[in-house]
Amino acid sequence: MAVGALCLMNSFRGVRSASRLQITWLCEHTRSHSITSGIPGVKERTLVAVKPDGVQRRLIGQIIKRFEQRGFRLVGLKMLQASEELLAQHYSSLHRKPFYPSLLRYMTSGPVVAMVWEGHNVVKSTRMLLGNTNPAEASPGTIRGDFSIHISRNIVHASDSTEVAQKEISLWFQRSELIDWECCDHGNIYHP
Ligand code: IDP
Ligand code: MG
Repeated sequence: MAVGALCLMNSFRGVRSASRLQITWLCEHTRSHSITSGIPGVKERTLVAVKPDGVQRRLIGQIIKRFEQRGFRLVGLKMLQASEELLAQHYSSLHRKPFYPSLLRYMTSGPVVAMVWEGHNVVKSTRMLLGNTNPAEASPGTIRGDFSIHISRNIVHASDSTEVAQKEISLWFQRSELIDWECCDHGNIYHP
C-alpha cells in the first residue's frame, strides 16, 4: 500500500479514536453531571409566556424553536386564557403604572401559551433571547427585535430573576404539570 494511503488511514484512525474518546468523555461527563445532579444551576427554571399577539401571529413554533435550538429543556407547556386575577398577581409590581389597565386588556385579549424551560443559567439566557422590553431597543436576532416594533405588543414574557421565576412558575403551573425527564441520546446513541 502506498505510504500516503497508509498515513491517510492512520490519521483517519486517529481522528476516529480521538472522537470516540471525546464522545466517551462527553457521555460519562453528561451522565455523572446529569440533569438531576452536577452542573450548578442546571435545574434552574424560568417561566416564558407567548402573549396573545404572539399566539395570534402564529409565532408559537418559532419561539419554541429558539429555546430548543439553544439547548434548553421544556418541562411544562399549556395554552390558557389568563384571568384578570392571575394577571393581577403576575403584574402586581406594575399596578401603579399608567399602562397597567391597557396591559391587562392586552394580556386578556386572547390565549397565552405558558411554558417552563430548564437549564444552566436559563433565566439570564432567556432574557437575552427575548431582547429589550421595548422592541425598538431590542437587537436584531432577539425574539422581540425580530418580531415586534412596539413596547405594548412585545410578543413574549420571561421571568427577570431566579426568585421571580420561582414565584411565576408556581403562579402559572401546578407542581403536577411540570415534568422531569431525561434525554434519550444520553447513552442510546453515543454509548452503544
Ligand atoms: P418585561 O416584560 O421585559 O419584564 P416589564 O417592565 O416587567 O418588562 O413590563 C411588563 C410588560 O408591561 C412589558 O413586557 C410590556 O408588555 C408592558 N409594558 C412595559 N412598559 C410599558 C409601556 O411603557 N407602555 C406599554 N406597555 C408597557
Ligand atoms: Mg418583567
